[in-house]
Amino acid sequence: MGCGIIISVIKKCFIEKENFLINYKGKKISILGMGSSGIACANLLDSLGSDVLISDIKDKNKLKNSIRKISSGIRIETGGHTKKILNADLIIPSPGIDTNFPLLQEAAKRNIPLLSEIEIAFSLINAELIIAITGTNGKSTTTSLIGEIFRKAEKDVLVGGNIGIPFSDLVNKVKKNTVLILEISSFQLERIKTFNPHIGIILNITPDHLERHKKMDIYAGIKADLFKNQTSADFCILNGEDPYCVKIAKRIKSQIIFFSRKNQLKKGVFIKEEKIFFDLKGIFYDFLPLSISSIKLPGMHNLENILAASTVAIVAGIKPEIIGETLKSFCGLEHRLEFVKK
Ligand code: UMA
Repeated sequence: MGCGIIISVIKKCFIEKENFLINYKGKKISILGMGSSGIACANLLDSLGSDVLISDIKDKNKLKNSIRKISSGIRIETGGHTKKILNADLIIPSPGIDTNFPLLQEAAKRNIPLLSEIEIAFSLINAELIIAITGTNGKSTTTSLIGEIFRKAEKDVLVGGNIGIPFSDLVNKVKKNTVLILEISSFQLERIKTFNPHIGIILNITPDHLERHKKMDIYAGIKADLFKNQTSADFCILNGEDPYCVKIAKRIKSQIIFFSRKNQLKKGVFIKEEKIFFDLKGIFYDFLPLSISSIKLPGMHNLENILAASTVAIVAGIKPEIIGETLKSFCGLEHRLEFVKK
């Protein structure tokens, strides 16, 4: 049966966000970390008229290349973070910086908001569709694959986030018709406030970054924050075989779609007899015109990434033929020039 039926059943009603264009002009903002995201965010806020201080624990001579990329009006502090960073309306710690760091605790005591770079970038854009991908493994592959599918569908696509292109670097490129595809890490999710993708995905949750997040339940809770601002107009795509994802689903307000590599689902996307099926209320469709043996991306783990990416595309109304064509040609990340290796 055709996919048109599915698309008409899943009501596509992505809504425009409300907090578009927060005014940062004249605000004193401290940015911690002169990595790629700190510099991108500092330059962006400087261009908007903020009074920016960027601070890094490394010595000046180790930061020569980074300092070259920082706009001239920005104040710079190297060799450690001092109390100067507390003289701010807002602090943006780089994702790699733990909130338990004493000066950040002092900032919290003084009620200085601590926000992540993705929250700032999000507050400055209005895209047609925002897709955010998180999970312990497979984020970059899935993000790239979704990007390829939408590019093949001739959409105006931007891909970035944890994959290596800071979200702040994309802000000035986002247009009203842009499909923004963002890889998001738990570090970035720790300090969001309004960040809200129209479609959010958790691929899987297994032990990672526990030196920072301490317990699995805390780590899973941070991942689940991807959906905390979603409404019933949005979509939450989860791995039906992952116990943490199944637990998270119980407190989601948006429309949940599970995917599963091993089990036939009552509602969701799964593999059966070498084909990818989409089941809605007991009627299921092999919506892709291909058998999984013709998918180019190798490995069982990648099948889950493929199911997640296909679900996103179908929810967004991409034609099944285009998804099929992309899956037949997409070989993975090593062929993508813009990817910055971890
Ligand atoms: N620094 C301080 N104070 C500290 C600790 C670090 O000033 O207490 C400084 C370091 O000296 C350094 C800078 O902070 O100059 C590094 O900042 P960062 O580690 O946050 O790195 P960025 O270059 O801004 O890169 C970040 C992500 N890094 C991390 O989350 C650790 C990148 O993900 C991401 O691609 C980039 O933003 C753009 O969005 C990398 C990563 O490893 C690939 N991510 C982890 C993962 O995938 O598992 C989460």
